[in-house]
Amino acid sequence: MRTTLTREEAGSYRRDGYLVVPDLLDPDELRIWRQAVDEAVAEMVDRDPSSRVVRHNQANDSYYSGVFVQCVNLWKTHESVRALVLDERLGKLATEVSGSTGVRLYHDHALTKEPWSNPTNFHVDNPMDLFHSSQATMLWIALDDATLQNGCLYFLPGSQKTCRFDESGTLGEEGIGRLIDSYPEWSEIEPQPVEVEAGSGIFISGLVAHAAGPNMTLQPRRAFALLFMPEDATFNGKQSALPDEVVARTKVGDVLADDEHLPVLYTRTS
Ligand SMILES: O=C(O)CCC(=O)C(=O)O
Ligand SMILES: [Fe+2]
Repeated sequence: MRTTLTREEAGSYRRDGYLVVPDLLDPDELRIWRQAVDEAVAEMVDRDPSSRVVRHNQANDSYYSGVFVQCVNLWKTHESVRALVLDERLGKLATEVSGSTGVRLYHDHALTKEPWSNPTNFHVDNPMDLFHSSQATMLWIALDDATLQNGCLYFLPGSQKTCRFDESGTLGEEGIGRLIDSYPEWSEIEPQPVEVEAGSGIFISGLVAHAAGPNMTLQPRRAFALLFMPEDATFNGKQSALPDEVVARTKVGDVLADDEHLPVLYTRTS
């Protein structure tokens, strides 16, 4: 596993709002991640088919349900995924790239674009989350090659610099570019497709606009993502990916320090 980033890579993340880490996983690690995630997804869908779509409250939107199969918090339901996700080395990379003093795992999710999946509309992640921070980051790991044909990601480089916390766009039937209505200045930014090989990772700022194409192949495009929050993040009142009882005992403005549901993955020591 790649465990360090160069100064140039960190600078490129700050400039563009995303960073490709080629060969994050070596071939043996990739095999282990694929097996663990496949098993965990199959188990979760088997237990509760509605567990596939839980984010953004768009479960009843038929367009959205055709974007990808999404399973959240597999680290809580599958031992092997838990061991892979709760890895200090991933936390250290996320800390370095985001410029925070340390990170907690906010949640994980598997994202499988089945054949004929709809595009993932342009959106930004962090405005939807239960904390707001320019240090929010996600590590999106390609479990299959992500190509122009099967739904690789696209970015609006630099959009994180002018993103606001009040507007995220939606993944529903409003259309792939609806987000641009809220950020007219982004209509000048050329969307950048990012094809990556399986085993590569992409760090994605919680404030950078991103999307993905449809899957026009007969094989699934599998990805697994870890979302990180800075260790000093505070609750903004939104409900998302945390059990109701945790939300009920947390006040707006509280530091989100629930070690059971939001485990610390890394803290800088100097
Ligand atoms: O994998 C995709 O199609 C998009 C993933 C994404 O936008 C996310 O996980 O926030
Ligand atoms: Fe996203």
